[in-house]
Amino acid sequence: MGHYKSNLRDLEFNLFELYALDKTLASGEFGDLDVDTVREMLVEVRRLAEGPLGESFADADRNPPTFDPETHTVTLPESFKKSYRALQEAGWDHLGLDEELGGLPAPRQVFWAVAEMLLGSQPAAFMYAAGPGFAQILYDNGNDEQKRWAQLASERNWGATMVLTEPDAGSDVGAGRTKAIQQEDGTWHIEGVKRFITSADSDDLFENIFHLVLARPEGGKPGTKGLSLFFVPKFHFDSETGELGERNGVFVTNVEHKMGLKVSATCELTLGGHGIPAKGWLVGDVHNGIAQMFDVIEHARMMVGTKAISTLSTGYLTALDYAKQRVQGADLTQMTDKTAPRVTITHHPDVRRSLMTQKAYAEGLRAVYLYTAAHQDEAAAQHVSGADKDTAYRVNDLLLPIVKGVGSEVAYEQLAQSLQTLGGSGFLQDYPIEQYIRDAKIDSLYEGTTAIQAQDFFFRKIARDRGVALAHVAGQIKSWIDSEAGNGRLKSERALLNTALEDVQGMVATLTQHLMGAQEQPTELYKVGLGSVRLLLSVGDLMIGWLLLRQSEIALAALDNGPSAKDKPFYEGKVAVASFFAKNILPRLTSTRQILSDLDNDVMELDEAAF
Ligand code: ST9
Ligand code: FAD
Repeated sequence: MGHYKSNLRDLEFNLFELYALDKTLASGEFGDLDVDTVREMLVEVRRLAEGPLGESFADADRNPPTFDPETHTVTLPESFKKSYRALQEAGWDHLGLDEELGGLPAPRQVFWAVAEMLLGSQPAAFMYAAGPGFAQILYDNGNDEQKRWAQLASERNWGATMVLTEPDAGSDVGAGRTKAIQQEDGTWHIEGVKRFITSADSDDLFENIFHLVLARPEGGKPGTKGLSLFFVPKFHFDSETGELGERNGVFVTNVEHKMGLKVSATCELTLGGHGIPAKGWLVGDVHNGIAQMFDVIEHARMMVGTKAISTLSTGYLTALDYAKQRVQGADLTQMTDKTAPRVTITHHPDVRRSLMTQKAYAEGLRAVYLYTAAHQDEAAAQHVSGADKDTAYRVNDLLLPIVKGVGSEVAYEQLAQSLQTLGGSGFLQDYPIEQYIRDAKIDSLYEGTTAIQAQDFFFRKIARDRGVALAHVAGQIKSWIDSEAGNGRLKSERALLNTALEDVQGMVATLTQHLMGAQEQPTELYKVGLGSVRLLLSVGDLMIGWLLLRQSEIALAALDNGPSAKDKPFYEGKVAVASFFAKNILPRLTSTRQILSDLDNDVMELDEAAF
C-alpha cells in the first residue's frame, strides 16, 4: 500500500449527484463513454493511486534525482520509474485526447477527477506524463507537419516540457532574452539559458523529449508579445517514422536541490551553448508565442491547483484516521476529574474545529475545481450553469486563478493543520504529511505566483472581461440563495451566503473604483495591488461556501429518502460541513471587505529602509 488516501465517494458525489455527469455523457460528444464505464475507470485509477503509483512516494523523496554534468543526464530513482511505468502502461496519460492522437475522448470533469487521484498519489509522475497532453496542444496549434510530429510524440510516448523561465524572467516572462535566429531552410537556431524547467531530462523514461520554448526572434518587440513559440526536440527524428536521428543542441546543464517535489527534476536548460545548434521550428508558422504558450499554461494552472487540492484531501484523511485512534486526555467536561476515562482526540472541540475546517476546504475546493472543469466542455457548462459556449469559456478563465491560487494557498495552510492534528508524530517522517507540506509548497509558486494569479483575476478576468463571467457566477449564487433550497432547513446558511456574496461584490466595487481612479491618480493602482490577493481568497471562500451548501441541499434530500447505512454518515457530514463553513468562515469576509474599503497607500509611501 502506498501513502495515498483517495476520496472516491466524494468524487462520485460531485460528478453524479451534484454535476449530473450523466447528462454530459448523454450529449453524445464522448462516444460510448457512459456512467458505468466512468465509475469503473475511477475505481481502477484509485487502485493504481493507492497502490503501485504511490509506493515510491517517500523513497523518491529521500533519494532524489542525480545529475551528471559530463553527459547532461538526469538519473531518477528506480522505485519512481517503476511507479511511473504503472501509470503509463495503464494509458491514463492519453485520457481526454483526440482519437487522432490515440486518445480516449472524455469530459474534462472526468479527466480532472482521474488527475486528482494520480496527482495526490505521485504528483511528479503526472508531470512527467505530460507529453501526450502537450502533443495535443502542438496538434491544435501546429502546421500539418507539426500535427504529424504531435501524433508521433503521442504514439511514442515522448516527454515534453514548457520552457519560459530565465534567471531574469520569472513572473515577468516578457523580460526573456533567449534569441531565435532564422535560418535559410526555414528553421531557427535558439540561443539562451532557461532555468527551473520541469522534466527537461528524465533518465530513460522517454526515447525523446520535445521542448516548447519561448524565444525572441532577432529584432522582435520587447515584452511577451515579441516572443514566439518553438518546437525544440532533444533528438532530431524522421518525420514519417519517428525514428531518432542526431542529438539537437539543447542540454540540461544543472538540476536544482529543492524543499519538496524532489523527484520532479527542475533543470537549467542551455540552448545552443555546446557547439551544436539548438534547432527549433516555429509552432504553427505564426509569431504568436505567448498566446500559444497560454494554451499550455491554462492546463498547467488547473493541474497545479488540482494537485494542491488532492494533497490537502489525502492530508486531511490521514489526520482524520489518526485522530480517530489517538487517545489523549479526558473529555473537556471532565477536565477536573483526574480519573475520568481518556478519550480519542476527536472528542476535543479544538480538534473537531480543525478537522471540520480541513474537511470543508478539501471537499469545497474539490467542488470548485470540478465546477471549473464543467466549464471546459460546452455540454457540461450548459446544464451545470446554463452557460453558452462563450460564457463557459469566460467562466473557466475566471475560475482558473481560483483553482490555482486559492487551491495552493489554502492547501498549504490547511496541511499545516493536518500535521497539527498528529501532534509531534506529524513532524516525523513516519507519516506522509511533512512531505505533503514540502511537496505542496511549490504550488503557490510555479505557474505564476499567487500575486500573479490575483492580478490576472482582477485585471484580466474581471476588469477586462467587464465583469461578464463574474456576473454569471454571482447570478448563479444569487438564484440559489433566493431559492427554497433545503426546504427551510438552510435558511440561516443562505442568509450568511448572501452576506458573503454582498461582501465580495463590495470588494470588487472598491477595487474597480481604485482602477478607475488610477486614470487621474496612477498611485490608486497600488491599492488594487494591496487588495487583490485578499479578493482572490475571498472569492474562493464564497465559491466554496456556495458549493458546499448546494451539496448539503442534495444531502438533505438524500437523508429524507432514507439512505443506506453506509451513505448516511456521508450525507450527514455534507450537511454539517456546509453549515460549519457558512457559520465559521464566511462571516470573515465582512471584515476583509471593510479592510479593503479602508485601504491607503501608507506602505507604498514608506522608505524601503523602514521595512
Ligand atoms: C511553470 C511550470 O512554472 C511548472 C510545472 C510544470 C508542469 C508540467 C506538466 C503540466 C501538466 C499539465 C497537464 C497537461 C494536460 C494537457 C491536456 C491537453 C488536452 N490567459 O497581460 P499581458 C497572454 S512554467 C490566457 O499584457 P504581460 C495573452 O495572449 C512557467 N492568456 O501580460 C495576452 O495577450 P492579450 C510559468 C493570457 O504583462 C498576453 O499573454 N510562468 C493570460 O506581457 C500578454 O498579456 C508563468 O506562469 C491568461 N490568464 O506578461 C508566468 N494572461 O492581452 C507568470 C496573459 O492581447 N506570469 N495572457 O490577450 C504571468 O502570468 C504574467 O502575468 C505575464 C505578464 C507573463 C502574463
Ligand atoms: P519572481 O518573479 O522573482 O517573484 C518573486 C516574488 O515577487 C514572488 O513572491 C512574486 O509573487 C513577487 N512578484 C514578482 N513580480 C510581481 C508583480 N508584478 N506583482 C506582485 N508581486 C510580484 N518555469 C518554466 O518555464 N518551466 C517549468 O517547467 C518550470 N518549472 C518549475 C519548477 C519549480 C520546482 C520551480 C521552483 C519553478 C519552475 N518554473 C518553471 C519557474 C516558475 O514558473 C517561476 O519560478 C515562477 O513563475 C516565479 O518566478 P520567479 O521564481 O522568478 O519569482
